[in-house]
Amino acid sequence: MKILLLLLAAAGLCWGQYNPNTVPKRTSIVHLFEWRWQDIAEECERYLAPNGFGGVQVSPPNENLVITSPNRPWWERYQPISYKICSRSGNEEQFKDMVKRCNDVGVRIYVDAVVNHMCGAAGGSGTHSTCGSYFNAGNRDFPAVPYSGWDFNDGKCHTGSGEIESYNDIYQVRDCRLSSLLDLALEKDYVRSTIAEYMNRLIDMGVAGFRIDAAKHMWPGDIRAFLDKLHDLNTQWFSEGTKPFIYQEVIDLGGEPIKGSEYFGNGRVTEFKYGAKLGTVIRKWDGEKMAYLKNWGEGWGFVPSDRALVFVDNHDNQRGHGAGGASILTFWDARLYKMAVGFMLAHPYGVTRVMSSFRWPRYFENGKDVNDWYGPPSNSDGSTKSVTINPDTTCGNDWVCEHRWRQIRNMVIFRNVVDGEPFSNWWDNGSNQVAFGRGNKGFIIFNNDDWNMNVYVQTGLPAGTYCDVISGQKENNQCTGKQVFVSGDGMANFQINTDAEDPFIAIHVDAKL
Ligand code: QV4
Ligand code: CA
Repeated sequence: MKILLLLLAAAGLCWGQYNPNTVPKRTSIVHLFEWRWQDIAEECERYLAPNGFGGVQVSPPNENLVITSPNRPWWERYQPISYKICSRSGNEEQFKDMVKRCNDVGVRIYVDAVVNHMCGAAGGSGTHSTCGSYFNAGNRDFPAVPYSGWDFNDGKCHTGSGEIESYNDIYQVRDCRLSSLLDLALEKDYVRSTIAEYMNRLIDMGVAGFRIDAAKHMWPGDIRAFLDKLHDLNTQWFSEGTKPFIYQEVIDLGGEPIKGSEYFGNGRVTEFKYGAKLGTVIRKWDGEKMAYLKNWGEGWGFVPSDRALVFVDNHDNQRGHGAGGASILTFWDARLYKMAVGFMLAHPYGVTRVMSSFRWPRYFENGKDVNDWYGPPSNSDGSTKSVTINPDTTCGNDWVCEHRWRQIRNMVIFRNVVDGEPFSNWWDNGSNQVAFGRGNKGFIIFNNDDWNMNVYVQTGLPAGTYCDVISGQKENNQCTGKQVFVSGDGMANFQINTDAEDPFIAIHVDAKL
């Protein structure tokens, strides 16, 4: 194996950028959206490590525009002012402490890198930024980086507005402003080197990889150019020559000239078809039914599994931004959401990312949530509230903590237990009752029909008594929820009534009495 790696490395095929660099048998990433660095550090130690989470995607750590109208929207963090590590989540010292503490317990940190642009053209000038750095958006002056007029695409964009006006024109999509955000000239070595310097500071602190924000709006070759300038990961926590994990935000639902596959050379891509389709199937819209999930994955036209980063919802489409539309399931649709997340975590396709959100006062007018801009739970001074943990292990202060929901946490563990096992023993009733296993390590079954289920199916598991990890779990060698008896031939009876709290059952060999 060593020789192969050396050959691959020698060939310049820095293969590692597809590998999340998690410690073995930790397979999922959780997006702790808008969390403070101190809270993430504590969550790594008290919850994520003990429950087998592989890593955390954090919100953009760099200095951003302070927007007061509307009042401190979550999306101000997607309007960079500089690459100084200071934001509503904390300062550089707190960020470094978080990375160290999480790595020390085997939980990786992935940074949301906003490097396609700086703040909006109407961002004004002054020091209304999270670190107080001066800037002048009007004349493209960002002295805290530094960037100046030379470093932006203004002259390269050919639309009247200077903004992207058609996603059917691949040149506009890359060289014009996305929603007025000042577009960086990534063909310039100075800009590529400046971005790489920012990312290398993070890598040297111990970061394991990056989400590349708005990757569709950068030429694949330009992304490649700055990735080639990146350091290997910090050998305090990673073996020599380990490459940063790269997953690029490329929204490709089909119908546009730009495809996710253009970006495979750089790393993985976010597969947005996944959440959009799974939501449609679980909601039983458009004649979709779970029996069709038999060939889920590449069979549904998704990118290859080893190039995919998948999720049920993300920070954009859980609030109507970005892509996915009305079919996207979120924590607001809890019962269906748990089914979707459970299916995603049980199925072998892709690297899985679990969303962890904050609650906001959704308010629909003409079908649109007019409060979709709300920022994280915050104090009167605008600072983000800390994450409090209730006696029942849920979170307070309006943090939703989906990753702490028993059904979701236990399915993160399920994915670890079955890691590497093949998709097997598919069964369905031709409608919305389906089941499948992962080799001889795990098995899951759903009843999403409007009638009760009582079936005998082949699990592929060794004989024994298993604890259902959805209705409960194994504690002190007892099941706190349902039990499943697998007989010598691998067969088991499953009964799921339509009024069940969660109409699915999951068992695995680490939950066997
Ligand atoms: C608006 C108009 C402009 C106008 C401008 C004038 O759109 O035409 O010129 O006002 O001020 C916010 C506002 C948006 C405003 C813009 C600039 O919502 O109305 O422009 O700021 O002031 C997030 C939010 C955006 C937000 C942006 C910057 O979703 O609403 O814009 O942050 O604050 C496409 C892309 C995809 C992108 C997705 C949202 O292909 O890459 O849209 N997703 C990523 C991130 C997302 C983020 C960005 C990209 C930008 O996931 O969170 O957008 O970094 O599909
Ligand atoms: Ca661009």
